[in-house]
Amino acid sequence: MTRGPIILFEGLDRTGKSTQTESLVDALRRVGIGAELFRFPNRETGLGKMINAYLTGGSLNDETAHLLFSANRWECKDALVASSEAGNAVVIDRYIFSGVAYSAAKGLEREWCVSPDLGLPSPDIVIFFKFKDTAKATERGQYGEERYEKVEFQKLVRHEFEKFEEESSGSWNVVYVDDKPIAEVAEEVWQIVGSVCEKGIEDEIRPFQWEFKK
Ligand code: NYM
Ligand code: MG
Repeated sequence: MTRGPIILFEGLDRTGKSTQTESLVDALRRVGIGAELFRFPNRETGLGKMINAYLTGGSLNDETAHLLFSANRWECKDALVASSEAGNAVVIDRYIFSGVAYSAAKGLEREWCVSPDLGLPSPDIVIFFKFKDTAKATERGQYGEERYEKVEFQKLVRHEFEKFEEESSGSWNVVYVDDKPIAEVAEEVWQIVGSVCEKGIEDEIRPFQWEFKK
């Protein structure tokens, strides 16, 4: 059975993930390829509302917040699997790596952080949006008021994402977004995912696992 690919976009706040994931889904549908967008956190569910309250000023200890973000992915698992198996390209805006990167940046252990997410549907393709020039992040960083949207904290998160990038041994697709027009980034994304979305994937969905380098 051919299924749709699971395509994950990761990166810091303000790198354009939401714009690009939405535009990719539109572009796929325009050429007649079924596509569905999943965003994490999904703020619509009961747990998502708790997460939203936390991000906008509520207080929880770090471990509890972490487990809520993970549970928010698990509660969407069946829908995500069903969508891929129905043949849709499943486009995800943040997922497991955001979960670990933001919590590890607060000082939680990476191995502990990843454990509740082990076994979730694994992405087939990971696209990592980043700035080549770190100063750009600061320039662009007209951050909002939410928790984590601070330059100093974003640097720590970037470092955590880069550990994953390195451990992926070249399997992550890095897209530099510094000063690039939206259409140019969209074109780079299309080069990475276009043909896979047309052909689909033969292999079954793999349960997520990760090998850390010490
Ligand atoms: N975030 C997101 C986490 O801390 N853990 C997670 O597991 C996920 C999925 O939520 N600053 C953080 C990163 C963001 C914040 O996400 C809200 P967005 O994409 O800005 O709505
Ligand atoms: Mg944000």
